[in-house]
Amino acid sequence: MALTLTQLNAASLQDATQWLAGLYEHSPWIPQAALAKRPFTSLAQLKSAMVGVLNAAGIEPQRVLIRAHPELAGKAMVDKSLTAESSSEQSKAGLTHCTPHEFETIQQLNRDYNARFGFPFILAVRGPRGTGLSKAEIIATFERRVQSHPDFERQECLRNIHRIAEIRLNDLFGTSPELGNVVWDWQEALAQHTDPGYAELGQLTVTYLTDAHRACAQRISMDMRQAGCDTVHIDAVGNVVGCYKKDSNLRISDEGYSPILHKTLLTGSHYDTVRNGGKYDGRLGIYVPLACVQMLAQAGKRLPFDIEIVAFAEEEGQRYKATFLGSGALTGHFNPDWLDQQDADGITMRDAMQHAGLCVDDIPSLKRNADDYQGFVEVHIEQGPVLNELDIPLGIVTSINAGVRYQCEVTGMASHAGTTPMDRRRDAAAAVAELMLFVERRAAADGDSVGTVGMLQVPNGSINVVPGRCLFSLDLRAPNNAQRDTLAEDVLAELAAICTRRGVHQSVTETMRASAAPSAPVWQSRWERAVQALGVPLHRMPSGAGHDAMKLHEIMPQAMLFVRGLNSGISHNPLESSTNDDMQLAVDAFALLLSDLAQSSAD
Ligand code: HGY
Ligand code: MN
Ligand code: MN
Repeated sequence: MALTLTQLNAASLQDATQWLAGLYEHSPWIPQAALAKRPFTSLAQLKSAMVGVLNAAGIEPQRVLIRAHPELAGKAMVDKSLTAESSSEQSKAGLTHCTPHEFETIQQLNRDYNARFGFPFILAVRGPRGTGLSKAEIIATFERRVQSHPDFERQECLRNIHRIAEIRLNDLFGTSPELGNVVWDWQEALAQHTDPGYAELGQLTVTYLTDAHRACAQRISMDMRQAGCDTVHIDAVGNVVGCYKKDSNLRISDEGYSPILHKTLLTGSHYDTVRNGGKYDGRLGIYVPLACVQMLAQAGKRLPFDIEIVAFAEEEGQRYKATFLGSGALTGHFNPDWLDQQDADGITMRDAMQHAGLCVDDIPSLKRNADDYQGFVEVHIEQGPVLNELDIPLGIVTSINAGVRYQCEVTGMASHAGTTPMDRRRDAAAAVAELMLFVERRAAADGDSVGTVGMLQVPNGSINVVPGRCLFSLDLRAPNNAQRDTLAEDVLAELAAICTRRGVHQSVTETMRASAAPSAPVWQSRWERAVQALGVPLHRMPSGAGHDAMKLHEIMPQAMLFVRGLNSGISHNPLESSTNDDMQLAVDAFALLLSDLAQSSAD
């Protein structure tokens, strides 16, 4: 019989502890201490209380808890002394049916891991979707984490223990993150489409207007229609636009105009990816609002405003140097010069658009009239370690950092690697290497700036030739425009000084400049009210990553909600991951923001 929060809040401490005793392996003291914070208004609040108890317990009790866990496919499984929960979890993951090679591999990993860390490897084998990792995924994670730093592994084991407890809690309360599963599965299906050359490697790369990109547009269109959007279309730059109309019986006020809160709510994010990227960057911000539309449509409910979800076609600027192309088309910032840009295969953007059946002439008409909108909200994975390390599922974005990007080239003199004395070289790559170390030092000196040389190439280089040319990129970011600009000035001045000293030449082309985008206070507080109503701790934070919201920021108020990433929140990497439960919380927060808006429009 499933437990309810009402029962848990009303029960004696002894009964309540007994009911929750199986959440943390052999450690009822954790839920027992958390129960002191009753009454709980949500499972999220109970989970957060148990996280707090364990974090406050200190390192030694944490180590004891970790050691209270069985090894994977270990002795306890073999001699059948696992707890009921662990036995079910390990068998669902297929660990009770390993091949001899798999079994031996895991035993060796258990020995290595124990020898290195002094406690067993802990992994929530039911995984981020809750349905179970494959043995191959388990072994790959084991092999990756056995290389980690001891401190990181203790924390990572605790995070996995909290995830195990979360899944056990869902089972105990008979709840399941239904819409979190829907969002998770939508993204999984979308990730099947990837550019040629990457598909064979099992990597996700979807760059602007490739066949995979257009297949994504079709799939997103289908998802939007099936979820209940009244209109869905692909616009002239490849954005997929779905609209869930407002209540058509809505009374317009006597003055005949719609108060601000009856204007359209704009939301969405991008569906292109970086090369070998993750499944959730951008896409989560398309599918979380779509799950809310699905919920409204299935309930036959309409709000007093339209919800317009845009799946932006191009944010990452991978195939062409045209970052925020999709959202820029909506703000009137599509740069026609981009059309003549060529990709690595010499295909112009114009040709790619025509091949995709897009009508270039219609692009100017995509510009939105900001007066037609209440504002823009975007849900996005954090793409960083903060929420993961704080064990907090959602974050409130206070501002998006300013950024500037350059494509650069240093030219020196190619010469014989064997006969050119070290003091007679004009080595283009050595000059760039010197600059890279300056960028690292200079950005670190600010404390909250970042500087990256993400692309570095000696075109047609040879092992025995001193590099005559070196191409590289610069990505410089800071919390505000002034700090960004000072950083950029210093880096470019150092580049010039290095080139003068080394007798080489440089050329620098700015390819992107985005201003810092502080969240609109009224919208940030809407996210805050939603997160607090869920019983999730409130954590405000800046965004180090750029997002479409910073483009919409130029014409309307905006605010973002972050969702925790697993694996230290890594992103722009196939290890990018997020759980069905966290996605459910994001859907719940979005739904609360919608009802908050609907309520205030009725006031
Ligand atoms: O680079 C960024 O910040 C974003 O992921 N495009
Ligand atoms: Mn990205
Ligand atoms: Mn993104």
